[in-house]
Amino acid sequence: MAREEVYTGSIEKVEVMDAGDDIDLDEEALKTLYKNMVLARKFDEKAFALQRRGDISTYAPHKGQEAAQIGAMFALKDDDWMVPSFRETAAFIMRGAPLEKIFQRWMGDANGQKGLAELNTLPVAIPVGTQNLHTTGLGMAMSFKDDDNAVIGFTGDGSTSEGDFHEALNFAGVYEAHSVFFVQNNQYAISMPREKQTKSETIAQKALAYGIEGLQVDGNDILAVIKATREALEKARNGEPVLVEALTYRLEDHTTSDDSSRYRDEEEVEKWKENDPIKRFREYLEEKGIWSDELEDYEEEAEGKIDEAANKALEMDDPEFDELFDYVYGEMPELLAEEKEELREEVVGNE
Ligand SMILES: Cc1ncc(C[n+]2csc(CCOP(=O)(O)OP(=O)(O)O)c2C)c(N)n1
Repeated sequence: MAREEVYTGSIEKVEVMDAGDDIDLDEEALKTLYKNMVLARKFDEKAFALQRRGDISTYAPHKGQEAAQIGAMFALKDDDWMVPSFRETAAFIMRGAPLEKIFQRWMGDANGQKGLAELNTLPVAIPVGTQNLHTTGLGMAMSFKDDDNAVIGFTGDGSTSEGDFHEALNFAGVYEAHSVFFVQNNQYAISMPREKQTKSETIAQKALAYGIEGLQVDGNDILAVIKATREALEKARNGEPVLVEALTYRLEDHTTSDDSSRYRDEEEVEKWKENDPIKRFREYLEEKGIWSDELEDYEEEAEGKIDEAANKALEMDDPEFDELFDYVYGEMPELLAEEKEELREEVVGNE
């Protein structure tokens, strides 16, 4: 057997809408999914605008990845855990994080991350790939305690070239962690296209080396994402970690500091716009006769909600400059307490 077939032959690809299939969801659930996708898209647009006028210093858009994030979070139960990377705003919205808190975090105020523990959600990880170790750690704890929860951790295609990712998968396999590694393969790591990132034919096959299951899913098909993630979570609950590779596309720049027209063709972007997850889901709802004025009007309602939340965040007081020391440890070590005091004396003393 050719080398490629050994790997890709064992990788299943999950599709629902294109395959003419369905999953077991009632009308209310389908509407909730659509509304959350629209809300997340509106958040993205607003955050972009706020960055351009100087109220946010940098922002990582998720436009085009709404089905992947919202579908995955829909499959997660409230008492499961979620581990985000930095592009998971849509996932945070689906998790029920208050919109003004999410804006507050993007405005650089760590208070925006407060309250996440009640949502069984970890804070955002900016270093690429480090959060995979947290996904494994939480999953190992669940395995040791023999409980039936699971954890889903988000990560990007680029992060799968990092050592942390491989260490995380190795430990997850050995310790039968209750972990799902949800890779959003959005085709780029900043300007680095997926094909130049790795010689692997798929990201999913990287799981096989660690003795865990890897599968691909059409990440712009929200129903396929729910189906694949549900199955993966069920296995993880029983000590079988899974890697899900969601095939999607970042329709916007990497961050507001990037200009993607310098490294990808308009033609390619246009092709993926045709595959826009919101457009596809709307077409599905229309076909099923579920589309309604309520959904049509939701766009305006969502804009209102987003504007209100952004204004709330803008009106909040700025944090104290030395609060950043408070979030590193549960109990602050003496040395850090001294440094905090020193900084305060210096800043306040010089005022
Ligand atoms: C350890 C580390 N190296 C480099 C960076 C700079 N950096 C930020 S995002 C990024 C690319 C990440 O690509 P991917 O994992 O595909 O996620 P995406 O940004 O596409 O969501 C890089 C290199 C970083 N934040 N951390």
